[in-house]
Amino acid sequence: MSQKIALITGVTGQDGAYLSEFLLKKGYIVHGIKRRSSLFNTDRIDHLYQDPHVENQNFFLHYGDLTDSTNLIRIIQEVKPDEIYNLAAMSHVQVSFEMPEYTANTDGLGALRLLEAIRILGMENNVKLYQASTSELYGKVQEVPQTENTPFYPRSPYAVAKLYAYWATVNYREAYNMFACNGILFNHESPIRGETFVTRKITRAASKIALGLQDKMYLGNLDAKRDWGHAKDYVKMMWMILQAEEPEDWVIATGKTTSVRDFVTMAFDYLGVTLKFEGKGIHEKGIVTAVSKSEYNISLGQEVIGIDEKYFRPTEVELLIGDASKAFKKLGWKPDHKLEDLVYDMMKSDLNLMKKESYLKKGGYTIMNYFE
Ligand code: NDP
Ligand code: GDR
Repeated sequence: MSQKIALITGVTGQDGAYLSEFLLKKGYIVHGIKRRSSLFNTDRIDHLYQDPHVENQNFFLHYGDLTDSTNLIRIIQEVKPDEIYNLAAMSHVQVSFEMPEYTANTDGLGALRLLEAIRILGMENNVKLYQASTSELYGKVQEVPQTENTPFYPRSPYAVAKLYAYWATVNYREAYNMFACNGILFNHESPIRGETFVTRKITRAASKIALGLQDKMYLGNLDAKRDWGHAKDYVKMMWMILQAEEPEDWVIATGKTTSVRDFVTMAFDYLGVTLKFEGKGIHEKGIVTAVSKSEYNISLGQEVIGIDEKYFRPTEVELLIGDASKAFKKLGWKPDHKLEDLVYDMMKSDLNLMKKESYLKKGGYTIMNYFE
């Protein structure tokens, strides 16, 4: 049987990197679309890079952008993928309030451009498409837990754009008989999660605080609750969705929800540090009440968490908790990781990273001032 070919948009992102690894292990030839940037943006996939001069390559990168339909058409025409995973997006909810038009263009119209590219090339019946939909579609709470049948109520330009992409995917499936599916994925994190999403921000800052590289971190809404899973489990599900008998839409979630405050507490637990939260709203503080590991630079009474209003969103999504029973029953999917495993993986990795930073700093190697 010939090797299957996958095309991944957003290959340089968290999910793109894990999905590439997963598909390569399954024997796929993987093509990824990366954006041109003035600095290298391929950190997460550098270990998969292959010298283009060697034979039998199975991992290829193409320059491209979801805002450029001619580029998408050309790449699809060249690559002739069996499966396309549309993971590219301006994926930060808070940033979408600052860049609503760009977000709509990439996350909403970008999905349409891909669907149209497939149609223009006459490939409707020989390519399967996965659209990275999101639990942000549920927005303002209508019912919990959220299922494939829960009504949507988007609360950000990001979610509004993703709503357009969701329905475009459904519409192309119904209108042109395409194997096009939405994975409605709840939050999933990992050691390579983008640094400005709350989990990674917390694990990085907690590690820095432990090593004395920083005293305190500032967060926004500590009451927000998310259904956090591990990205490794979720990319497997993206693939399973495209192997299903029929094209459908699927909720992928753990079924458990945790507040940002509890996530912070778990991250500090890893360091042997107990926190107490006191005060309300913007006056809330996280204070150290017990320290059981002497190797870290954290002291009793230290105020490690503060609130900064700039992280509050104009409209917030307060509670997400998904019901993935359809995927459990029909596809046999179950996550392998619990939240405790996720916090452990992220803390271990960030503590290591920050230790390296600390050694370099102590050795005088970090400050490269090109302008002196
Ligand atoms: P990341 O932010 O880590 O990655 C996004 C990727 O999209 C990056 O490769 C980025 O490139 C690329 N990208 C951004 N804008 C464009 C553009 N205009 N054209 C082409 N590529 C672009 O996101 P995740 O990996 O976490 O998420 C993957 C997808 O799943 C996204 O669509 C996200 O919205 C969605 N999603 C994510 C969830 C999560 O919890 N992680 C949950 C539900 C949905 P660059 O590296 O150059 O910035
Ligand atoms: P989210 O993820 O908006 O759910 O979108 P994020 O980690 O940014 O926020 C989660 C919750 O934490 C609250 N919060 C903070 N968030 C950030 N980023 N920084 C802070 O300092 C902070 N303090 C509190 C937020 O208000 C929010 O309630 C992610 C993205 O990956 C989307 O692309 C994806 O679609 C959804 O998950 C599912």
